[in-house]
Amino acid sequence: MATSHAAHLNQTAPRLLRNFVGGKFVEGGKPFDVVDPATGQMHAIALEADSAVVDAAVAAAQKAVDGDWGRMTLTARRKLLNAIADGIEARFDDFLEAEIADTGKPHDLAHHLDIPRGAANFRVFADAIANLSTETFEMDTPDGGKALNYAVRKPLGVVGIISPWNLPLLLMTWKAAPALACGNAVIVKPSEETPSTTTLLGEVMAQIGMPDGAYNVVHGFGPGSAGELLTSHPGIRAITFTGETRTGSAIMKAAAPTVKALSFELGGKNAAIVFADADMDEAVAGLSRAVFLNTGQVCLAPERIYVERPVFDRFVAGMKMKAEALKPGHPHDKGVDFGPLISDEHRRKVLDYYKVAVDEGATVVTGGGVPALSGAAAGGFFVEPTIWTGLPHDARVCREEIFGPCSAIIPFDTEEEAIRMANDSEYGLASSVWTTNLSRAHRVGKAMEVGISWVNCWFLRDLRTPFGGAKMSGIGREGGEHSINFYSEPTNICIKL
Ligand code: NAD
Ligand code: 6OD
Repeated sequence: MATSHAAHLNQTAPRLLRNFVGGKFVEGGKPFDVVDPATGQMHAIALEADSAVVDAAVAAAQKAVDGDWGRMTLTARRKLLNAIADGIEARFDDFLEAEIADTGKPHDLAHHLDIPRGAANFRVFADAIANLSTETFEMDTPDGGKALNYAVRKPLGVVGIISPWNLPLLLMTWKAAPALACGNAVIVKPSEETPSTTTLLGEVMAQIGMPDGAYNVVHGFGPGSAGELLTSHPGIRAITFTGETRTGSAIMKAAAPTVKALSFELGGKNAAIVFADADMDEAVAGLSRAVFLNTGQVCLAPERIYVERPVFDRFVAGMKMKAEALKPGHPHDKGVDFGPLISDEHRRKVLDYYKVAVDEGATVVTGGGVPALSGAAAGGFFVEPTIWTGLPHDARVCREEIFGPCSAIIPFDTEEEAIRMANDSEYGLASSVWTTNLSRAHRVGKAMEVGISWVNCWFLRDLRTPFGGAKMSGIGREGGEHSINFYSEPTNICIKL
């Protein structure tokens, strides 16, 4: 039977989201509203951590590193990581409800992507930490003897995790899991827009017997709030951050005086290239998913698509058809596969860009406005999926990250021209090239100035591979051993034999 949103409306008191410090939820802090973007209604209240709470979290985390957590064997630590994954799966529906309430994303998307990846991140890094070696070098010594060098991995200590709102549980656990696998204690500051699943994970940590202080949560905002308190705190050794490029710059500045290690996954203005020899049905299916998944709020989404001229019209027609088949609405309503933007403020930003595109001479192939919805979703922050043609490659909407469900489609005539336009960006996160020519696939895939170059696919993830951005899209790589290398540091032991 169809599920109606009426059954899911918040008829009870809003959930209270407290800070989680030293294994316990703590009272206190200035309350702020958490809004369900699908309805525009407040559904939870979070308590903003002040400097006393952040100090307490840092002290609890350091105590964990120096105590039970830090002394734990690798076998026991791995067991706990797998228990966290089991704990997420055991409370799958609670995580699902919480993620949907915070983001408004369609039920099926959160069900298939966000929550399973939250659990998978812990399993993957429980394995990764067990299967990586460190370096060993035997050397000759000046006196004709030998010495043996070998490296041992050690945790960094207390790690601050600052995460965004678009894939809240997925992106937070993508960093928390390897950090914990390496034996660090973490303090997470989730986005103020989406604090629910990070809080719920605190309950799981307590339930599975995670040592107190290994996982802490502090709620709040960026500047002058919990975010800045973490990035400038002398007790924190590293900050791992996902979010906007300009926020990354601010964090770098705040972290400089205490010389913290930094890992940054930042913004993008990703390009896709479709060659005339591509399987056109696959390209349209793959790239319409890429542009519109999560209402375009995926850092990897292609907001520029370069299409070889002979197939341009066919590709544009296919994208238009896919966009117009999307069904916006309340996440729990049957058939809904297109959610709202995260906030009214973000909707205003995206709608401004929709206007800029028209001012810059775009032909609006489809979309460009706000869909007319009824019922609870009428108060949600929806926009229409939008496709433009007729824009010059250097238009503002082709250069600035919009982070909405929109893309400009631009024709090209030669491979060189396509590569040049794709790489002509200050960002360098991801790309997606579509061709059936194997040599071209490798040649163009390699020519992309990005951290993640997909060919005939998009957002296909093997969690052991390096993930991150070139240019202004990030610093460092995470994934598999890259994560382990960031969240630990080697001590080289040199023994004269
Ligand atoms: P944001 O930078 O506004 O916020 C991210 C987090 O940083 C939030 O928790 C916020 O409270 C905190 N923050 C903000 N200012 C801060 C400061 N001065 N000091 C400390 N913390 C601060 O980003 P967002 O709007 O939440 O997310 C969207 C952005 O994230 C987009 O640019 C998108 O491309 C990017 N993103 C990148 C990746 C990636 O893997 N490269 C993944 C997801 C999102
Ligand atoms: O899949 C991942 O590990 C990852 N970090 C995805 C990022 C998506 C950006 O919105």
